[in-house]
Amino acid sequence: MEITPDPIDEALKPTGLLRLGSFQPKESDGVPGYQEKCSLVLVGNAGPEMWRVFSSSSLDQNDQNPLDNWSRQVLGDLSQVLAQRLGVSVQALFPFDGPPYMPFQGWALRSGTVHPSPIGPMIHEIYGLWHAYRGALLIAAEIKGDAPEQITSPCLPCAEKPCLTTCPVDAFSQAGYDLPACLDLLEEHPNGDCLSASCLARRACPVGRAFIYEPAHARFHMEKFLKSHRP
Ligand code: B12
Repeated sequence: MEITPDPIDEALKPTGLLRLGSFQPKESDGVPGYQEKCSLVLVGNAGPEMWRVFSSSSLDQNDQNPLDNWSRQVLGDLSQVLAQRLGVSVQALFPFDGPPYMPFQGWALRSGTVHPSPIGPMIHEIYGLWHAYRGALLIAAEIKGDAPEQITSPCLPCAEKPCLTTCPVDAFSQAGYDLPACLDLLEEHPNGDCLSASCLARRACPVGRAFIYEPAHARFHMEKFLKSHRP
């Protein structure tokens, strides 16, 4: 069966979430519940809409993982609604279920919408480093007209690569990402720029600057990130 992306976009609209890409998985993509001729749709946030819907929701914001709980509820409900509307099975998968975690970044690369950045997160031509995945929908149908144009990485023409030189503790090097150094800095400066306005290295990237998270959204992620490693 073939479907268009329109009913998916329409169902996502009230959640503030976006369809960030899709592809037809092969068995080797490690998609749980894989079957032939199905599509995996990556769903996530870019821009302020998801944060606005989430932060005005009635879920307990003091819970350990309120955004994960919200994503599970919203995408769980949405997959039931879509399954009914489309008449095919729809299953929601989540990036935070694990370990072992599902390879969301590998899936994002397969969708052809992003490229690896020098500092870890995938980079999007428009949203830059300011997008993340809140889930994926495994739909038992092929999606028509969803192939993205072939784009080269926005990091290729970037000669300066300020993302690699801006971190105050040089957390990004050939050796990879120095998580302890990053966490030490966040812990030592609870009112510092990285904690209150998000990672300085990410903010140094010239791509997608209009999509830099709003202060409340940025702080929420950075505090959760710190707390999950240094409770
Ligand atoms: C564990 C984890 C971490 C750990 C370890 C990260 C690591 N790189 O191992 C820590 C705590 C350090 C971390 C930190 C952050 N993380 Co994190 N993390 C995860 C998590 C939960 C699991 C990663 C994992 O182990 N996956 C399993 C492996 C097997 O799958 P995979 O990652 O897709 O691996 C494939 C790809 O990486 C691919 N690949 C990678 N590079 C390249 C390059 C080429 C050329 C090719 C072909 C393939 C390729 O090959 C792998 C095999 O398929 C994911 C969510 C998820 N489920 O993916 C988020 C995730 C990767 N994190 C994310 C984010 C945003 C962050 C932070 C920015 C959080 C913050 N501080 O605000 C930092 C940034 C750290 C950094 N600079 O890298 C986002 C990235 C979004 C994006 N735009 O890409 C994710 C996807 C979560 C989400 N909900 O969207 N994270």
